[in-house]
Amino acid sequence: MSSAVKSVIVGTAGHIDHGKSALVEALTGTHPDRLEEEKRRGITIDLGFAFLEENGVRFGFVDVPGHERFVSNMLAGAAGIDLLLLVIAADESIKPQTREHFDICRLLGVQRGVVALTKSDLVDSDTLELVRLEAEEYLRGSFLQNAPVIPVSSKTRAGLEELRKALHTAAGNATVKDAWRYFRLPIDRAFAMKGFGPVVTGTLISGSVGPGDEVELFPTGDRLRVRGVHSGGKAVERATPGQRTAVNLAGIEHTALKRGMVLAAPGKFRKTRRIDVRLESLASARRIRQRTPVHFHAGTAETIAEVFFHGQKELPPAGSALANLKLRDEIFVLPGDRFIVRQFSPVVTIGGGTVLDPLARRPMLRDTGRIAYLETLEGGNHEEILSAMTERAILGLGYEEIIARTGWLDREIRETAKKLTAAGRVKTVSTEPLVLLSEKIFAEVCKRVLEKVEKFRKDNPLLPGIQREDLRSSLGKRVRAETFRAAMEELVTQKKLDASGELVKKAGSGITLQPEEVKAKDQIEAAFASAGLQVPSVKEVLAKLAIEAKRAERLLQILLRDKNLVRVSPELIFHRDALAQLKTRLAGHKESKGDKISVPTFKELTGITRKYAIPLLEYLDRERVTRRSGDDRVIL
Ligand SMILES: Nc1nc2c(ncn2[C@@H]2O[C@H](COP(=O)(O)OP(=O)(O)OP(=O)(O)O)[C@@H](O)[C@H]2O)c(=O)[nH]1
Ligand SMILES: [Mg+2]
Repeated sequence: MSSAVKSVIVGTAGHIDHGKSALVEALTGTHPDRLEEEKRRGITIDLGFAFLEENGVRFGFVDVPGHERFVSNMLAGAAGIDLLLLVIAADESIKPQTREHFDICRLLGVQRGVVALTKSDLVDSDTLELVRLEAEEYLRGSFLQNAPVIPVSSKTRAGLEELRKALHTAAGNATVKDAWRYFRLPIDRAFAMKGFGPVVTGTLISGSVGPGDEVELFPTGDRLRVRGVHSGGKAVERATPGQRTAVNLAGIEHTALKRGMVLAAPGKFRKTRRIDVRLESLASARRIRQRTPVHFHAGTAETIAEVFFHGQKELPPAGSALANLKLRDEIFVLPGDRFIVRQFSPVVTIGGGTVLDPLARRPMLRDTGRIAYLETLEGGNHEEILSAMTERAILGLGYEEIIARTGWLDREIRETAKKLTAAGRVKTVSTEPLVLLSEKIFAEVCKRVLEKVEKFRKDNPLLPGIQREDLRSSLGKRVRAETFRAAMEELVTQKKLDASGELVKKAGSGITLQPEEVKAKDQIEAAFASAGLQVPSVKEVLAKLAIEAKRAERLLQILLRDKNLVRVSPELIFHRDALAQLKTRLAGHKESKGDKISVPTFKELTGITRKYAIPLLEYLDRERVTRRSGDDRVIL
């Protein structure tokens, strides 16, 4: 740990009127209630914030309402907390929202905290001891089992010093959120500030943000520019995780921004309406049945979800299940994100859990591997997870999809892919961009390529091979370009295919001609060879053969491809020997008569008509044997 200040978010929790806001004020000097209605009614309605920086720790306090009607506001604040400040009034002890708030923090995975027995000035020492015992009893077996339980009074300030020390100790042990991961800020407030424009606030849960950054707004997908960032009440160059953060944005109206949206690193992530999760139910919950609608809360977002259990029909109290949640609204979550579910009516917290697959599919009965897959996502290491993910991606798994599905950094992705490739579990079909395919699917593609090449050869015995593009499209859309290229490379390396240029054929395979075809081919060649420059028409030659036109045409193609015959113009074909002789003759002419030659002289020299002479000369120009110069040619 560097000497830099450590940022820690402290969240209050506890029943209404137990003194949460008063305690925050006693600790920080700031009363967190900010709404007119809150002041009038003397209760907290929405989240309040306060700061305290001392002894190398920057505490950001998130004060929540205790009223049962405002639990959804409480949830938006509880999502990013590092330390729980559980408030229990000494004169009332544990009450319903003490339990509900504590359940929520447990389900959200909060790891540490401190218990304050508030209003200690209102009770005698026996009562105080009794409440302490009740609290300890209640917290047994939970993450607060060994947490300090400190009687305090915001009125007399008794115990505040001890509480402050306990908060420092807990802060020292708190794990710092990931500054090096992708930027994510769930928005809990949005407003306009005179002269600045739209501002959103939230607890920075990952990455960092500073002026000039481009960010993406979820779920809308808007790309926005950060004009300024405030943290702990002052402008900062970069806000880091564990800080209450205010971001001044450009390019949007503040009315388009609201709680539940998320600011994140641009171009990395996808919104979703279906997630696969580990769902846990509270002991106090009713049995949750298949397709039950519930209130769903993740980060600061809130929507409605329909629960579908994988591999079981219902979830008993204090149970655990793998489930698919179909969400009414689009949200942005990543694996490992916690969420809370609340019953429809009466609205009480019934459970929560962890996101496993943020981009889940609709559950399908025939998808029998789903449960094992989710268990791997839940408990596997990077290699196991990426390998399982690749196996389920029939088309191959691209770099961008890996990020959207995991939130992993470039280094993590590449290292994991490398290990899996080396172990032969995954085929890297392309490194830039990275595309992975399971070894099994890759082997299948290679096999299909060989089969297609073989079939083409059977169907087209006279063609030297299949065009690369035709081969690719014959495999269908399910084989992406990168996969096809890698398969070709692999098969050529294994000497199973020849793929020079655009033609692909079985390695070492030539064209096998039938006896009558061999004869016909020879006849075609002989017809042109014997004609010299007085060539016959192609039609004439082919018509004389004993085989049908289509096959004859292919034989001609073979002769042209092998360059025994040369096509000089669409209608004119010469034998290569005739052309070679012509070139020799021109060279002789140049030697004896100089390098100029006129069209009449050329006709005389070759004995051919003007009809043939002109295309032939143009061919020689293209071949750079001659060059046109006015009406004449220069022999080069
Ligand atoms: N005597 C005494 N009164 C206190 C103490 N702490 C809070 N109070 C009083 O208790 C009442 C409720 O305090 P708040 O801090 O608003 O309680 P809260 O937990 O924030 O309430 P909600 O936010 O509405 O859930 C107020 O009238 C406070 O003045 C204390 O330590 N001693
Ligand atoms: Mg309050």
